Amino acid sequence: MKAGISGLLYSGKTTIFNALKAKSSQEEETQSAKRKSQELFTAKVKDPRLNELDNLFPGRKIVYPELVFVDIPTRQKDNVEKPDFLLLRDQDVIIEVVRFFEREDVLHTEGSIDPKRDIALFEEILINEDLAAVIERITRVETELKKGRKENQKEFDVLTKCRATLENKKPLRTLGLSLDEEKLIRGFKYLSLKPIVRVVNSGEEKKQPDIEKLKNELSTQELSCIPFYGRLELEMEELTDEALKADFLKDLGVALSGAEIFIKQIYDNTGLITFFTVGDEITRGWAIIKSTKAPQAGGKIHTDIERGFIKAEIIEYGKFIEARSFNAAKQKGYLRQEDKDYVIQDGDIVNIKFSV
Ligand SMILES: Nc1nc2c(ncn2[C@@H]2O[C@H](COP(=O)(O)OP(=O)(O)OP(=O)(O)O)[C@@H](O)[C@H]2O)c(=O)[nH]1
Ligand SMILES: [Mg+2]
Repeated sequence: MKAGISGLLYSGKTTIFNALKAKSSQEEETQSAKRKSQELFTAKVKDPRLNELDNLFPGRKIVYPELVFVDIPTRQKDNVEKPDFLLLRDQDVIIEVVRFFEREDVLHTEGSIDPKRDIALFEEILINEDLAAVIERITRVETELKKGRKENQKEFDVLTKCRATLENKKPLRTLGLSLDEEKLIRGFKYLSLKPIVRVVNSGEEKKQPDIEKLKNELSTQELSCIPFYGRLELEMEELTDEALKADFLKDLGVALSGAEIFIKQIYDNTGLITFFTVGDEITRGWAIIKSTKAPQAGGKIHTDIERGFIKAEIIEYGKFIEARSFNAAKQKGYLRQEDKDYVIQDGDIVNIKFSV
């Protein structure tokens, strides 16, 4: 699951990326990322349910669900700031970094600190980019329809809805597309359709009351945000003396959340959930977006599983822990057979039957 760290120019994206990376004990860089010279690292999401499963099946390897954080640069050209759209399209969820630190020597293109305005500005950037892409696609599909290619009608209808939404300056994620509709346009990776979470990158001069005030302001527009002291978190990571660190933060009057809680908040705010697989050798958690159906969830494990999906055997996490084994769970009637339309629930223990 890829989480792109994006936002306006100099909002502190790279700072937050580095703070998270420094805290991640198990960082790895994939070969493909190196080739593309992307800045990314993999964070393990320490879900305590995996430790519980480890107690039931000791001796197996535990693999935590993973979030791949990608640092997405924003560049200014002809007075317009633009994130690297190509890279951003490739992300499953967007972490938008919003500047909430005062610093004279760091430029703000709008000239002042105003998170509410900046969130609207970034939304507008995503919407405009999507609108251009949608219009381009509509032109193509129209040509096909004129040639008598009726199979394009459904896509055309969905795109028309999308265009109207974007022209009304609303992001596509507000449109509530059905899964079938979403599938028709999935390939275009529209930006404003992706789950988004706003991280308010707070400077050390911002204290709890400032953050509460901001949260209240944003909530009037039904916006939520996660506060994070990007630079402070990064600096504290470089201090090894825990007592000194605690004293320093106490004097400053600031409490840090730390990477683990932060990652959990990102999970909760972007609608990510975890399902589990229990194999002979590996017990593993997998991150997926809420409302993912069984075959697509299987596709996270292997594309063959999605392609050759037959059925999914599901046991709820709580029931599995109560039963303490597959056999006991079966005997108690906890094991359910589900078909391709089943929506995976958080904590499901999943075993997919497939054939290719
Ligand atoms: N005081 C303070 N400075 C910060 C904070 N976060 C970032 N900065 C500073 O702001 C500047 C820009 O931060 P970056 O993390 O490079 O910002 P960015 O969003 O990655 O910038 P681009 O990728 O160029 O758009 C750097 O000098 C940071 O040290 C913060 O929380 N407090
Ligand atoms: Mg940067």
